[in-house]
Amino acid sequence: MSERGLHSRPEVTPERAEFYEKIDPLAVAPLWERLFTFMSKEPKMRAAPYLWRYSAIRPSLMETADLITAEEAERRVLILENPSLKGETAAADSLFAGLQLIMPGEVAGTHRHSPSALRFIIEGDGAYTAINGEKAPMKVGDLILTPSMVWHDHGNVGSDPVVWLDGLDIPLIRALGTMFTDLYNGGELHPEGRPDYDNIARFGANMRPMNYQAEGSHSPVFHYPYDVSKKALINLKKSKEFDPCHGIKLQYINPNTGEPVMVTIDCYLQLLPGGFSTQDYQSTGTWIYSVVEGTGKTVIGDSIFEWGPKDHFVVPGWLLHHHEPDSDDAILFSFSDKGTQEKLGLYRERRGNVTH
Ligand code: GTQ
Repeated sequence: MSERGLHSRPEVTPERAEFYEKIDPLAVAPLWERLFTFMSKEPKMRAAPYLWRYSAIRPSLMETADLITAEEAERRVLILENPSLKGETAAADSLFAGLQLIMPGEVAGTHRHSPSALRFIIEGDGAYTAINGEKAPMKVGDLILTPSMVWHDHGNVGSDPVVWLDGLDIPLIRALGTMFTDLYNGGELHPEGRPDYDNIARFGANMRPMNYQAEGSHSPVFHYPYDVSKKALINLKKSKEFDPCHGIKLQYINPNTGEPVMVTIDCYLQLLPGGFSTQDYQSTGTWIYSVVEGTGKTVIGDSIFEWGPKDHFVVPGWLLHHHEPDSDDAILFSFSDKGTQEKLGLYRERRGNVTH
């Protein structure tokens, strides 16, 4: 008697093989020949864990300044392309990451696109991102959002090269077939908008303008300065209440709703107290980390990744992982598709051996 087979392949008898060939021109195929290939008992991501060491990439990133202008490139970015997804313009199954360089005096012109994007500043001072013409001055460790279909450009009015991490939902938008892009007025620069820091004044002080009505589902704050976020973590450390799996991990939120900052990208800043090794954690979310301060290692499945400031690593979904900071505190930024999965009722996590 044959067995039920969600995860196993039924026998391919000569009679069946012949049948499969016969029906092929009809554009139909037997599901029982496929079920076991993708109906895995638990998630199996195509992306493997990976770490990009900043010191290894930085010289090449700086070389791009002589290779192509920001104008010609549109965005001068080295993609953090996961070797397990070679050629796919992706760091993980659902997320894109890249390092963008802008040189003193350069402008990366105004455009918009349906993918949502975040910028997390890695190196240099003097650049800005303008959202609808409102400039957000970029400081190392700041998080800046350019949500779906919002006009944005970048410029560098300082004297240093400036580098930031771009995080986008490109693989997801591609899979959904919802890609739209535009140049502002066919290639013009967006005119000056509201004054610098206007969005923080309106929405970033635990207050909002009276009778405010939300426009769109993303956060009305698009700039989360590092000094504010870091201070929260440092003050929280005094409580000595550390999550066994995450240390102290704060989510950046849309202050209007308490939801993740953007519909498809969820952002976090976390402090791992020196010497505090976290417990094993596993979630369906994919996590891309940018190390801000401190050194340590993260164990992901069978791989061990040692990290220091400005290194980036990806934890694909459903891989058991934990962090081991060295003796000093570490601060890690991360972004994830957790919020997307939660909206779809698909997010699951396992702490120790308890699944939620
Ligand atoms: O800065 O607008 O890394 O449109 C990829 C696509 C950055 C950007 C990326 C983009 C941008």
